[in-house]
Amino acid sequence: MLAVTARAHTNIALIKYWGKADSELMLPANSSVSMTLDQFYTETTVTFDADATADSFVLDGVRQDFLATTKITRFLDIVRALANTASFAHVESVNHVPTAAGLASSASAFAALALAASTAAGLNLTQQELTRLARRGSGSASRSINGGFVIWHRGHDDASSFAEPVQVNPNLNLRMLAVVLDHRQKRVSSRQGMAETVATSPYFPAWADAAEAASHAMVRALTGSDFAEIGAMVERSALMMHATTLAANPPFTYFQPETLATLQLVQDMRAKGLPVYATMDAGPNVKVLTTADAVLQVQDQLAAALNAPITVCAPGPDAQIIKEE
Ligand code: 2P0
Repeated sequence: MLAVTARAHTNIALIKYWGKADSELMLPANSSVSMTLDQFYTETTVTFDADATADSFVLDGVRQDFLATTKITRFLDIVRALANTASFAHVESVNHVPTAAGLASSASAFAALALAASTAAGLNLTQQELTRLARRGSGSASRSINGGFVIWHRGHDDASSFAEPVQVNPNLNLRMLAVVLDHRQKRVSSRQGMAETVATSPYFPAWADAAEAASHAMVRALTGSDFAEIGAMVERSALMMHATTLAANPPFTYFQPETLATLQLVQDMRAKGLPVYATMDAGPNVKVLTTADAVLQVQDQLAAALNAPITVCAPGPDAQIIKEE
């Protein structure tokens, strides 16, 4: 029995993924662009066991219940079909995404699982094939196979919906600060929130068209040296995504009062000359994009104004195998 351990880092979208075109194949309505973060990751060990009678799943040392294990089994079924095996597996995962970080861990979780499970099953997938496999577990996981900056092409079928690294001008020296305003579980999951938005928000078609165009514009902007152009696109993509939920029926929002207060703070810091832009995902927390030159000043000002833990992140590495035994 080969036990394979993989590590994958989380990512934050600069241009958001919000809405599926196909929920079975996990094809998104629009392409998206992200930055992989060096500070947060998941490590997952997979061992296929010909004698096991079911898959098992242990997360942070705790044996998981039927529901959580079923999500893993559905994903492993795809790996088993590719590898032509019927063996069940033991899956053990450790999240180095502090619960208090309030960041989604499904991206790093399914990216690590895709790499560990495919390797343990004897598959030798290319980096691009791995992004397609990870996508089946969670859309944003396709972007966590690669480090640095990544585009996930929406595609039109399983083969064409993959992620790949994009070139970034090294002089940009981007940094992302994760600001934790609230670490409680969100009320509406991303999956449910995007499904409701697609089904009921009249803003959705406009969002999908604008986000597709913005993804390609972002890839171009990342090769340049205009931080303000990139930052403005990042903040606008987040606000446009959140506008779609406000127009859903019934309407909903992930914002809390502290979210808007922090957004305002970031805009005020910018008005005083700091290179700083905000982004928000399917929760109340704010991530702040800045540059390496300004990051300490930004961190100090955020810490002085907010009673919230702040983690400074640089671009992180590719998903990798860290142990095989
Ligand atoms: C993103 N989010 O681009 C967007 C922005 C949240 C807001 O990808 O249903 O966990 O597993 O494909 O990837 C979170 O959604 O959803 C997400 P599924 P996922 O980062």
